[in-house]
Amino acid sequence: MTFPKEFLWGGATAANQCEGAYLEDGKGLSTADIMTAAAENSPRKITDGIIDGEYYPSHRAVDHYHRFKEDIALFAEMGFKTYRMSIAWSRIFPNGDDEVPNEAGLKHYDEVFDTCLQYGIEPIVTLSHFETPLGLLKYGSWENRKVIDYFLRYCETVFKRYKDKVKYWLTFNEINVLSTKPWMAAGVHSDDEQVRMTTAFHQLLASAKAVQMAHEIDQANQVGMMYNGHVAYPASSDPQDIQQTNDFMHQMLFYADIQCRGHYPAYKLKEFELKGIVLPVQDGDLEELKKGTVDFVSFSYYLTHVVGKDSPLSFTGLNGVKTGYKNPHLQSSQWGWAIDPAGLRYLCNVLYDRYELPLIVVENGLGAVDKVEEDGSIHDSYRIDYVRDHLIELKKAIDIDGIPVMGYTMWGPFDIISASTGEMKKRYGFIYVDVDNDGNGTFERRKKDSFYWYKRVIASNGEVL
Ligand code: BGP
Repeated sequence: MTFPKEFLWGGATAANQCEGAYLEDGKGLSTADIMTAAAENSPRKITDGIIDGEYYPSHRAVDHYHRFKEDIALFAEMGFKTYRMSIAWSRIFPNGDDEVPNEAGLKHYDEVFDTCLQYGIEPIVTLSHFETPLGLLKYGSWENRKVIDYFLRYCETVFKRYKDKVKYWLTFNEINVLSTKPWMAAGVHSDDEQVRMTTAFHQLLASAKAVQMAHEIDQANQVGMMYNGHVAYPASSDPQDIQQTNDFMHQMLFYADIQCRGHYPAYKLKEFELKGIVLPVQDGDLEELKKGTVDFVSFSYYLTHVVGKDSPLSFTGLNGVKTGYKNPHLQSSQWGWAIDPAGLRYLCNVLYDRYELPLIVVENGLGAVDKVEEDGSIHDSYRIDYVRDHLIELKKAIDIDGIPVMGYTMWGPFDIISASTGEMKKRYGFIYVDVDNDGNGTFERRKKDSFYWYKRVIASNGEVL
């Protein structure tokens, strides 16, 4: 038996990509609510407020806010052991800096967790998944140290409220996205390295304080960091290509280094010194980072990159990283993401060698266009192949490399809005949702072939893939 008996099989979502109800029950606007859907192959537009006539995918999304009971019942039917989801901070503190939390928002998540627990589904909760209350922009969002206190007020509120319901927490979704898409990660627009690193410092400090707070409020709490699983291969055996690859991995991994080891790595401090970047460190901050290391490492994994000296690397493109190379050994998804199951095992090794903490894959999957047949069925064998091939490699990480892996939550168990494009047609789900790119549809849920396949996988605890 490869997967441990208590392996956490499940799926993962983010509030702004599925809930909708963007102003309901007292919710305030978040940074995600002012992003339009992208035009073909271009990034999403960030508007400065609500503009009539534009389409904002998060506003209705796939209506999970009203349909969570139906969705969770479908998870239970697949045999889910866990549901990774995020709390929309602006449901709890509508403006971010409110003195008192919004009871209706708190009550909503009580109901969501109760529904999960009723089916024996363990919630894994991301505190901040690509959205910050819009009200905090007046302070400069995460660039301002003040926001740490507002975040901790929110953390304290939810840690206390859900003490008996939630024990797995993730602080910031894909914290390293701060280097590639700072708006999504932190509500900050700047390309300026000093601004980004100040912002990163504030989130890292907030994460460290949140970890300690979670442990103080309940010793049973386990808190993880969340890494956007970028992996890079050198374009050739040329030592310069190898060096560039190492540099790239440093840029991506330094956040995890701090969250797992409790201090800034030497390579980063040297880089700051050479570039003249100064961190806004106050007395006691470095001790906080040390005391607030995480209990486990969670990560998303979709694709790998090729890096080398002949083509510049830029932090643009739909997944936030663009290199001029294409891996000749790999096929790509319809969105150009290189499909690389073996890279998942490789990444597990990189992370475990570095941190020696339990791992959990909290996002993985294939974004693809699905076709609904006349009889309503959806034959998504391509998605089954993708997930199966990745699980085969995950098994090797456990069986051959001896890595402790706590669980696997595929991305978007029901179709949700794409984070990078805001589109609906980029679907990951095992459950189809009848909505199109413009938000039209019945919102009805349908089981795809992958639904039945995953159900068998979970029932056999991953023995039958
Ligand atoms: C990750 C994010 C998710 C998610 C996923 C798939 O980076 O944490 O929020 O959306 O990527 O990306 P996309 O939706 O752009 O296909």
